[in-house]
Amino acid sequence: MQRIESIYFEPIWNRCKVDVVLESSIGVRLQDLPAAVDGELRETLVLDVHTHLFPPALGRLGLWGIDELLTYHYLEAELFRSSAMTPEQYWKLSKPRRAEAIWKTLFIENTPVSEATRGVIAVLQAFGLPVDDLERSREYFAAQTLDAHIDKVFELAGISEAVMTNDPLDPEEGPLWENGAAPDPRFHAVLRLDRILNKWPDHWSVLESKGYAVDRHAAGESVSEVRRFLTDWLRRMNPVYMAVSLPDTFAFPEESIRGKLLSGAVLPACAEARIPLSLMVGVRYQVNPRLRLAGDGTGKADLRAIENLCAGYPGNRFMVSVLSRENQHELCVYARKFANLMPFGCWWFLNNPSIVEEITRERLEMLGTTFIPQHSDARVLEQVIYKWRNTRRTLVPILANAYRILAEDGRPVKREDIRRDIWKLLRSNFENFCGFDQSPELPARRAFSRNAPSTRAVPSPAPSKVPA
Ligand code: FIX
Ligand code: ZN
Repeated sequence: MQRIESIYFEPIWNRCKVDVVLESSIGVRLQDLPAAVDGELRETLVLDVHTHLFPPALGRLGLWGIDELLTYHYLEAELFRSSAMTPEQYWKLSKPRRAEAIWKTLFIENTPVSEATRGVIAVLQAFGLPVDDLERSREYFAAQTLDAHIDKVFELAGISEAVMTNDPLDPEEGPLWENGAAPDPRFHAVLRLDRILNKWPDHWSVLESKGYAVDRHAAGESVSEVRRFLTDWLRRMNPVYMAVSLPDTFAFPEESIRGKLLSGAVLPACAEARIPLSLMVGVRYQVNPRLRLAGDGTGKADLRAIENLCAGYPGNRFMVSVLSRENQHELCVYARKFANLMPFGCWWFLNNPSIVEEITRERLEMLGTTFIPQHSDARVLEQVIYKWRNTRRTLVPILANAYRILAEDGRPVKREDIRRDIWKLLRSNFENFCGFDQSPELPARRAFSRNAPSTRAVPSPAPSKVPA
């Protein structure tokens, strides 16, 4: 028998609204929705779909510790706005001196209210370190052993795995894979193609030196040889997807080496391996080269290139992140047209609460829960702590509000609904889109958590002065 559990009246535009909660459906009460969403977000471990982190087996590639946190390129860009130091003077300094310059300028002489500076504070607080003592932090990180430290960081961040960015043509990274770097279940590989697709004239000779019959103009057998190169690296890396970042001028189809290699080598290789291609579109590379890694900007792209890819290659899947705020709505429209398109993340200059909120609400309204709301893009291990804390904090009111208006419109929302949705957003949309374990030709990939939501072990964060 159904029983009315609660009735209350709320005046809205001079009318009475009755919220009826039936025992059989046990919808979460409207006032409890934020806490329910917050609880489920805390208890669901994230699969971080795009980072620049590495396991210990990849040696010095993996960055961690306070000096790396302070010299993150987001903070380097901020340094030059508040200091008289020129980039040229900065680059002459050793890493510890650079870290000290940033600490003094952005954390002592200024209040660290920007997203990137606040992140360092949140990391220090997560480890129980004083937020005003650089030397104490240095001592703490110097005393950690990396392997156990990674476990601790992942636990504090509430993530189970990080997806890497692995460039076979990186002179430091490539040989580590060729020598058989040991797999680490916490990290998944991604075959990154920027050097091949965007900088062919500088890199074709590396392929040639490894026995692939390619030439400067990508003529002759070059395309089929790149395909062979990709197949070899698919076997070696077992990547969960292939990826490339692209300029705002990206076009497809295109009479260019990139267009030729994409259509003739990359797309067939992805289709055969049944893995997506991730396209990160909208970078204006090196608008200020003096800033090095911090010198890139953003530009609005023509997303017809994405339309042409999704329509022209229905057997391929595309994860797409666009860097310009102006492209976000179009991306959602395309995702409504093409099921082989998965929008993901609020990338780089978009990863600020105000913009994340706008983009995520738009995606929820247009796509339901069929997108991947965020990736961390962490370059320094401990950044996952603040980036995922911020993402969870931003998601609480967005999801709670979506559930509130749904309940007001007549569909009570149960705790199980919330759990399932968050599971999809933070994990299984990605797992399913990547088709884990569906590729018989490739070495068995570790089966990700495909079962019903059960990975529920995020520790409650240390009491925070900032309300969640
Ligand atoms: O191309 C990318 O993967 C970008 O995310 C980075 O290269 C960029 O420098 C970055 O760190 C953005 O967050
Ligand atoms: Zn990245």
